[in-house]
Amino acid sequence: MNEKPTAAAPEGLGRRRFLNSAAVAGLAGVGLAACSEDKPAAAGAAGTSAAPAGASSSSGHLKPGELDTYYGLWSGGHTGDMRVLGLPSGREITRIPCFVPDALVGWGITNESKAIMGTKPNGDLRYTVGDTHHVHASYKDGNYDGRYAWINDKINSRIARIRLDYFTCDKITELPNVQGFHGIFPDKRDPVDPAINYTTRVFCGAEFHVPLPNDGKAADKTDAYRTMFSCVDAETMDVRWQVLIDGNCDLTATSYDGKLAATNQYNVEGGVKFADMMAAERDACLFFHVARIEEAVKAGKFKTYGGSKVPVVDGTRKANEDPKTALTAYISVPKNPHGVNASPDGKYFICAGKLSPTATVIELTKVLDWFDGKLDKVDKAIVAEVELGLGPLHTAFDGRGNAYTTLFLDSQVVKWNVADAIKFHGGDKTAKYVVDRIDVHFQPGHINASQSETTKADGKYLCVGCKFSKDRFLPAGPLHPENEQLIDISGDKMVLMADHPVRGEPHDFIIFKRELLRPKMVYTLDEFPNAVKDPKDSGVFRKGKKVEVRMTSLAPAFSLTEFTLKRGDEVTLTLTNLDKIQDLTHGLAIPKYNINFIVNPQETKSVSFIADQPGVFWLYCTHFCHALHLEMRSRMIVEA
Ligand code: K7E
Ligand code: CUA
Ligand code: CA
Repeated sequence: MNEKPTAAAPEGLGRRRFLNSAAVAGLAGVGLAACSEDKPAAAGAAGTSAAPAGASSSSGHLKPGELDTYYGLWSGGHTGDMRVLGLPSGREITRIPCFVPDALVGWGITNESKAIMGTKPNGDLRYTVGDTHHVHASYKDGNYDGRYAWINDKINSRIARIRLDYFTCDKITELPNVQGFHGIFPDKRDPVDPAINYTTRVFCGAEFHVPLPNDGKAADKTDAYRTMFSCVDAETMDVRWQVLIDGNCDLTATSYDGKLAATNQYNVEGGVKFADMMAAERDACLFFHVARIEEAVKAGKFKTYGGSKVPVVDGTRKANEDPKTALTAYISVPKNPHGVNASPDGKYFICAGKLSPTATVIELTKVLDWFDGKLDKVDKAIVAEVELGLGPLHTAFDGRGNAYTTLFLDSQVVKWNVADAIKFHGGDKTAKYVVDRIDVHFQPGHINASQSETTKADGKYLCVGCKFSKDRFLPAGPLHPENEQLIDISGDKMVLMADHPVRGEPHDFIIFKRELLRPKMVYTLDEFPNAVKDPKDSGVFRKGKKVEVRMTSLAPAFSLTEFTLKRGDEVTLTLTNLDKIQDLTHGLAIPKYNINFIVNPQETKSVSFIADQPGVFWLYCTHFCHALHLEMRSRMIVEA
């Protein structure tokens, strides 16, 4: 166990040791290792807890027919979707398509979904790839209110809204002027109007800095590259405003009083090459004074960029040196930090150090004091900067004053007490802030606890998104699943409950009590202006080349057993599912026409296509609905 591992001689080493040493060697190779491979002394004392052998009672296993007590909303990474899990079982219940097409439901195939996703003038989808990282839900009074969730697409800088009644995406907005939209967080109330105690804004941090305008003319002027922090209206999904900043944005957090939003920055250097981004010993956590920014926008103190009409205020360092008028505050934190998380007591934001073995605790009242001219240096808002271990990335909370931070390089989760960390930082070296450590498998990124970033953090379950699963699951080829591990945090010691393989490549997730959602199981016909409300209204309606085919489904039959088109017809086919009972979904596929979609009970969808292939085509129901499901067909005849 004590041999010195090297990247060149992995034989005989545990995989975890090898991964660690390789990763550290990788950092050291560019001369940037922030600390030695040994664990920090302050953190080493508490030892490592292990899962009790055969602890099946706390495995999260549910008996057949039992329901989970928590929902989890997971990002799907570069599958581009959102996933819904049940916890503690870890069962995946559904995937919600948003940014990329989905063959199960016909997302990106129906006219309705294409209108949400966005099309080119020729009707093709504008984008068919996405990279979702962060999921957050709307708040009321500091807890989730079950209205919406939002998710980012890093590739094309889009934000999608998911309705949490139907678990479907209803709007997507592309952010102007930016690239690499990464961090996302809704506000938790209005900064000025106390009556508005719910989410009305969503903040979006863009990671990559680009020339403005990005027209290919000034690519070599890297000093002038900039990025922006964006505010999206929670209801309209319009971009309300943007803030031009120095450095970059990574993750995003918001305060419980609605006054502050923040993003951690790993590239204050403005580097365009790998090593340049790690040149400085400290980067920043950048705070935004939301009310002042909105005042500045109202007062017309903004510019616009490119073709966008979105007001952009100046949040750069130079323009914001006077605290009394500042819109932004840059707080210095070490080094290439990752993750900024708001503690459920509303008092602190915590930045994990990534290349520094530390977490930085920032007290929010002190940040506000600086904006009010009552604190001479904004860096004095830092109340703790304590060592945790190697590669700290993200932090979750149990509502009992403890924080749980992933240590990517150590392949551990460290549980630490925030108040004791503040005491330790304040000079009380007897304060033992590290409470517990647990090995995870392996190299964890995101972490979240049940109800973690709400006022109702309940300290029951902790989920850890492990980026490498190595030998934890049956081998299934070179692409490994990720390992989402569930940990019981109800006691003093963390207890590992279960491993769950998940298809790549989730990043962040939230976990909340199931009673916070009231999902609907059946649509209402009136929600769809194009609904075919009666089978008698079915038929082929022709206006020259434009042809409307209107039909209904009622198990086990479509309302049209056959219909005839002419070659070259521009067809819109509308299907309403008149079945009213829950779980009675039908599908409709058209061979050779690349069409397949589903209609849920009382739902209407439409597809448009050119009838360019003559012949007989059997439309059939793709979703098993009835004993006579296979007989559920309709004959489409396209005359030559
Ligand atoms: Cu949330 Cu993975 Cu995009 Cu950290 S990032 S791990
Ligand atoms: Cu309708 Cu299968
Ligand atoms: Ca840096």
